[in-house]
Amino acid sequence: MDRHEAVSLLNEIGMLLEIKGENPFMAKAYYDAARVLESSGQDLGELVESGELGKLKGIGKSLARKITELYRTGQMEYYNELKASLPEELLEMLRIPGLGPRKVGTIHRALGVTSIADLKKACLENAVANLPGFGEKTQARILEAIKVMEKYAGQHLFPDAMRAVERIKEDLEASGLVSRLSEAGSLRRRRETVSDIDILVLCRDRQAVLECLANNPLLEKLEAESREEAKAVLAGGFKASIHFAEEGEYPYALLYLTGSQEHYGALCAEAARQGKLLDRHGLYKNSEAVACYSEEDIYRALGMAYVPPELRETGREVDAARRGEIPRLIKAGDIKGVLHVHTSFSDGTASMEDMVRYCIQKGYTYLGISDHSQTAYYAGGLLIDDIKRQHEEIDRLNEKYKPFRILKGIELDILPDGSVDYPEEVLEWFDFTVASIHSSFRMEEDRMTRRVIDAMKNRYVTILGHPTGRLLLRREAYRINLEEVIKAAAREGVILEINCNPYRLDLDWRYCKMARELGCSFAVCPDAHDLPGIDDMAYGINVARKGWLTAEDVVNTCSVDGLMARMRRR
Ligand code: DGT
Ligand code: ZN
Repeated sequence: MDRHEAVSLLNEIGMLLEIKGENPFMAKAYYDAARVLESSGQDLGELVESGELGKLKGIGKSLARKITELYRTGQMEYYNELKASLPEELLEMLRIPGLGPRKVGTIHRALGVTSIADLKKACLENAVANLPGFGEKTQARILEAIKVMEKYAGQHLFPDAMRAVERIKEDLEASGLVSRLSEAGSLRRRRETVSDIDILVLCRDRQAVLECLANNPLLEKLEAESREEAKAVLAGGFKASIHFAEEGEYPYALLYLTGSQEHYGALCAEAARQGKLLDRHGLYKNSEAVACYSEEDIYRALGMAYVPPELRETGREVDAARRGEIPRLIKAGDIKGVLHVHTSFSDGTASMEDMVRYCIQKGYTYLGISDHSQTAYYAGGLLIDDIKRQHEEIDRLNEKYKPFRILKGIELDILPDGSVDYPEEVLEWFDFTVASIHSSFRMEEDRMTRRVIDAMKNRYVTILGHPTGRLLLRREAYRINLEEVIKAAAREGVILEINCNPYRLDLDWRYCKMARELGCSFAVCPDAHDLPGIDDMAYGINVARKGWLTAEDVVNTCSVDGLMARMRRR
């Protein structure tokens, strides 16, 4: 149990209390305690052992006792009881955008709704619209959101799937039973969402590997389908396929199982053109096997450049590989600094100083702070005085942490008319700005496109934030002509954000190559609201790689001076 886990449990208690309809002050006490604990920046064990915990502002005796219990035993009885007092499925309703704990509580108590399926029925019966604080519009939005969730049922976000795979891989590696092992399929291609997990194993004793897997607490079901494959169901509903390769066939099996089918089909066609045969067991010329020990060997034997898994999608990359036109893709290590993070000045949970220290610890050389602007009152947007205070604090931190650099930024709300929400005299104070849409999502496509393009014409706008507003598996993108937006970004010299939040991953990789060819630059931004959020950078790098981007295409691979120069080209 570390500080972050304790913080998320305190926040969950706050939500449970709100759902139950308890006195709002009780929920607030837990949210406040969570924030205080997070921003203390201290180790939970030290806080408990030294008795400092109870001295933190907002953490009284009884809360300190509960947190101590949590730290010592890994459990908190109060939480367990609270959780047991509500139907399990109720919390899933919080995944519906726009449904906070208070609203979930109202629906539950007034209508006896306990699951998303119940809620859908209640909406269809027009029962939700009549609840206090709801109305026809809200009901329609809830229904629409449920339909989006149904559409994506059975799909998982990349990080959730990756975490599950990693635990299985660790287990198998530790067993000493396998000699080679890799994830395959959509996960290896770093797709933003996947429908199942594919793992390829090379081993002597398949039965022993299956027994080892069966003992993994993550696995709920495991069945051998054939000699080559076992199917599993993991906790959280993940489906997994465990594939077995024969000695000597591993790279061919990995290539086949990584897909995509289009990529693999194009490879087979190219092999055929050369009078060769490629299948999941080998590569043959005149019925003789061509020996390959790795995927690299196979591409080489076909006379083409290696295609990284992230690029194996449409099949057209095979032509590029034949022509030797596979770019040197950006890597995590190329990133020098972090842009677009939120702090406790707006809706982030960590202090600026904690964010700075975390970035230094991770080897970055600069951090661009961008809290919400004033229109985003729901997210603690900064009023003019807050900005002044924040800038003074940044000056102080810049002195203290030299040569690390903290840049003064802001995430501007793009208003419905395409303007941004500070006057020019204020915009002048910032080193950079991220302009994003956070409201009025439902405009007609033409108006929305115009709105965003107008915002980009403002010479103080440096980066266009999450250009489509989608939330993967939860909310569709707003209607916008992205091609027009990208052309305008190229024209105006506005940098396109690749937002690394695993729900966003926006700009989508499918548009990156085109944007790059039109002359756009990109910023890979974590949009972090807490310290671990900064590590979401890895997901954005996946997107950049899938979008054929090199380090040169991404502005935050530059040193801070290089970055400022590229941003000043506006
Ligand atoms: P997913 O699971 O929907 O997220 O996407 P994938 O790409 O992981 O697809 P999956 O799990 O059905 O199959 C894993 C890989 O196996 C796939 O990427 C390529 C290969 N594969 C499966 N079925 C076929 C097929 O009918 N033809 C070919 N060429 N490859 C296949
Ligand atoms: Zn798959």
